[in-house]
Amino acid sequence: GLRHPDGHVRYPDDLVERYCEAGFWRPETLGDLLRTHARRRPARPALVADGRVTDYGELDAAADRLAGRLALLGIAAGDRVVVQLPNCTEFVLVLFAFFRMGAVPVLALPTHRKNEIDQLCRMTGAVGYTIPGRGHEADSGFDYTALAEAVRTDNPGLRHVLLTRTSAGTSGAAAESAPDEAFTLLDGGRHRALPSGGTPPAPARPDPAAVALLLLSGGTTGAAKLIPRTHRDYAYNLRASARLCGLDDRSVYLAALPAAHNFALGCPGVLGTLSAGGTVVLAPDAGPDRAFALIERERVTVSALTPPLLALWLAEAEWTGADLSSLALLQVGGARLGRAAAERVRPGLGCRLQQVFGMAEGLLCFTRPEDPDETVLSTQGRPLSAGDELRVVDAAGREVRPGEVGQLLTRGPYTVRGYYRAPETDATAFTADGYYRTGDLVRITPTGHLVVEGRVKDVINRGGEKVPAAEVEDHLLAHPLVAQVALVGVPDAQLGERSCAFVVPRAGTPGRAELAAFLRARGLAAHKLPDRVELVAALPRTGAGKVDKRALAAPLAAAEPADR
Ligand code: J2J
Repeated sequence: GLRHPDGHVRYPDDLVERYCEAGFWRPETLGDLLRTHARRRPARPALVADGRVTDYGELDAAADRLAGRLALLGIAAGDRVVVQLPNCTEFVLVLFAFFRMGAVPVLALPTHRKNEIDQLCRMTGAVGYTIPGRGHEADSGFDYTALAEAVRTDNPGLRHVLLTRTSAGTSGAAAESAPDEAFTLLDGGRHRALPSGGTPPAPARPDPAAVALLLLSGGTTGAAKLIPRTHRDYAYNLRASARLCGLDDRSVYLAALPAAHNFALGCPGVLGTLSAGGTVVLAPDAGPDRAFALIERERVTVSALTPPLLALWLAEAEWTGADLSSLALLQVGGARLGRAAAERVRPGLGCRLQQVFGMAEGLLCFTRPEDPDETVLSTQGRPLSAGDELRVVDAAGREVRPGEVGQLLTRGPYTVRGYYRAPETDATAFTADGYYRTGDLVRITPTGHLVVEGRVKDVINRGGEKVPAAEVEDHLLAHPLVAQVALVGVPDAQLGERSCAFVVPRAGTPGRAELAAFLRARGLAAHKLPDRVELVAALPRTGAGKVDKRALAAPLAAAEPADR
């Protein structure tokens, strides 16, 4: 059948042949990425986190040892394991261990809470869950252990909870311990070491065509969707991105955005930098204080940000005494970048700007080093690969005339053909000939560059963080005082967009604080809580009877003009 037993939708034979012949796909796995550099230059620094350097040789060997111990624990090829870790050494280590075992990491963001983690466990039948231990170097203060206990209670299939080793009070010892000692097991409220006795079964190298990892989609419908990325398609994604950005073994990439997100993970991000033999510096948050100190100390050459974080960096750069002169390239993407902010990148930070329009489903567009300044300032780039196929269509699915605005459809050598185990969603999210309906409205300039003009999907883009409106609405409808509700994006100077819930009350006057507390108690991540609540007598409807979100947003949009 078209759907592989591991849950991904296969590429048709003719395209497989084309992608292999063109050299996009190679018989490589993500676990292979480290090997070459580890053999050739084992003493080169691979990771820098919390002042601790892990070299290629160490990372490579530790990933193998950790894979062995996880296998002894009973984790096998094909098993799914939810990984929820901040940017830290252990995150990269455990990913490579899973890649080599053929186990499939499900990448949650550190901001996800019970509602999201439960969904991931249910959708994937996960056997394990990996969280930061208390007192970890990147401790955010949130109690992940309590979250894991609650998740385990509701997901009996979750056999193993892995914690990063706690370094509080014993930071010296933890820093010196072998990287594969980086995890402990949470077992009935107690911590236990990973099994180490006996010889672990030698892991069979995974099939390059098999699923390597599951990424979370921003989503358009109520249910979250997972994106199955195979070894060979993601390896191509990394390699081509690294090459386009000119990465090599002298590159130093600062992971400021969450490394669990596609942008910072593989575009080229953490994995692309490692595939090029460079050094990855892991920052537990993207704030300019920490980032600038790391840029100066580690001589960072490249990083990636969303537009709201760029604004923070630009503001801080006017005051900072930090030496940012090593920084050569700054990628900005995830949400629309305003012209004014784009113009300030070179004078303010002393580096080149690259606009990135990407999606975890696949397609990546980048501006190029050789593009004229005007193109870099005013477009979201052009597709990464010669194998990317793009169509811009109207509401009826007909291709628009060149230069006109329409919905972007795409397929190609690193764009998925379907979501993970979601045939009903696939029926509308993909065309019959395998194009992904991005939900983004774009136009293509005469030079082939894309300009993002809006979207048709019901998602609020909160400065790069995606809020699926229907999911939040479903939760709000469970509140006793809410009769009807529509979550709408309204323009915002800092985030580009914020969420506003228009509520028709059943009784009383449900306010923002009360509704936010209600959603938080239901386990929703903070970025999904409405920024604002407006009580209304009725929701405007379109002719077809659907809520007219445009009419709702219009008066609020007029109050805050967007930066174009
Ligand atoms: C406007 N909207 C954008 C941009 C993404 C690199 C960069 C971003 C993502 C990402 C990513 C945009 N201008 N420059 O995975 O590898 C919106 C679009 C898109 C959606 C995808 C990467 N860049 N967007 O943001 O899967 O609406 O990926 O469809 O989180 O973000 O969201 P996501």
